[in-house]
Amino acid sequence: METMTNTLTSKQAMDLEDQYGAHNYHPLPVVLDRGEGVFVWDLEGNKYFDFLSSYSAVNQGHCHPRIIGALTGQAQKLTLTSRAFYNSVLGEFEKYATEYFGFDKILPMNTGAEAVETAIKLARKWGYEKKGISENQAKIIFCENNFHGRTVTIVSASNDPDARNNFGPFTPGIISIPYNDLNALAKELEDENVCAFIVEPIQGEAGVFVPDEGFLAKAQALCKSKNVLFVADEVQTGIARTGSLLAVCGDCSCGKTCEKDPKTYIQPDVLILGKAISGGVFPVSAVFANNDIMEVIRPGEHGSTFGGNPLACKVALAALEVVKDENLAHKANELGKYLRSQLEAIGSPLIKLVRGKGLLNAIVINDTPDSKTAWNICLRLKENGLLAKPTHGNIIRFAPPLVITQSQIDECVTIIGNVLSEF
Ligand code: IF1
Repeated sequence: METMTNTLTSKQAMDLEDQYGAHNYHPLPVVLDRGEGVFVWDLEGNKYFDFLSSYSAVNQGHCHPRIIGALTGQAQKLTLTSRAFYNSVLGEFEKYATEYFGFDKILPMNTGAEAVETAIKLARKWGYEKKGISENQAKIIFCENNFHGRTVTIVSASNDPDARNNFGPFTPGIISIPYNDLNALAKELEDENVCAFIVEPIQGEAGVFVPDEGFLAKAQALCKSKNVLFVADEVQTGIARTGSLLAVCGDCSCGKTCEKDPKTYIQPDVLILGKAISGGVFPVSAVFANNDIMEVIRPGEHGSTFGGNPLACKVALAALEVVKDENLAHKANELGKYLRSQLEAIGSPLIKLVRGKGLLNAIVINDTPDSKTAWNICLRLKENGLLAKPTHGNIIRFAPPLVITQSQIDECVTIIGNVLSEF
């Protein structure tokens, strides 16, 4: 069968996906063909600011030369060995990454959901073997309106009907509490079968909900007092996106966790990363923990074909170096404040609320959640050279790559203001 030459039109590409691909998404009608830094181009050569960054996987910008260089170099040498054998890159990556985030050990996987599943298995096994919970009685506390991935166990912890409907029966041992609710957490922690509390430091998919100041620190203290693991899902909020290396770092100035600024840094017992750990170049995810927790996993009890492959490790090494060398956490912190102030300065009656942290932001549109306004605004933004997508009805997420400049933010805010004035 002849391969598609690139004379494809956007319409042809969309028709192909419609005919031959499962309909598990409803994308904005744009067909991306090339990316560089904060920009992407469609098949007709139209240029766009990417204000989604592949849901914070492309924090370092599209096709960052250093990360692509690491990919192409390693790809011509050795891509995959399986873990049946050692490989020459994994140990180097494991050392670099554990020192980078301040943990004894890392368990490398591929997707965010796999890393969340890994954390669930790790927490349960720790619960039985270290906390002494009776067999098959372990429970894990999640927050309502979470997003941790799309596997059956993870959606068992979701209260989103679209995520759960007709995917049962669901995994038992799951407790749900309202987000940002310490009293509810304290109450559920009275159950001695609870082994972990898994939480997003900021709820991205729910519409960029930033919890009250102190919520995470107090939640961690409550967990500690009840010998329950505090598990931070930073798949979306991690890797400098929210203005510090991790969202649980708080506002420490250095943007790193290695200094472990006791005033602001909340070290989770288990840290889950994905997405931008590889700069959006290759699927890489990971679970970090110290020895007393990670040692409960023994040979043959967990893993995956591609987990820790040399290509993934080389790419992730470069992606993490770029975050530090280009001081992306500090940039996200400064530019995030600037972006929110500029969005508020538009003064559009359509913007009910601007919220976020670092360069993970959202505007709440002044219309009902089931209205098409947010979607129609995103269609017009596309026609004006900016790509964004609504999350949950009337909320539009604005999350550009962290390499964006202030003047590019000015250009984008002008586009946003002009489009909003049309509605
Ligand atoms: C899609 C949402 C965001 C995540 C957190 C784990 C995962 C994700 C905090 C799973 C993934 C992605 C999935 C992606 C869209 C995007 C998303 F809209 F789905 F909810 F970011 F908010 N923990 N989030 O945000 O990681 O298995 O996807 O690698 O289209 O499903 P994954």
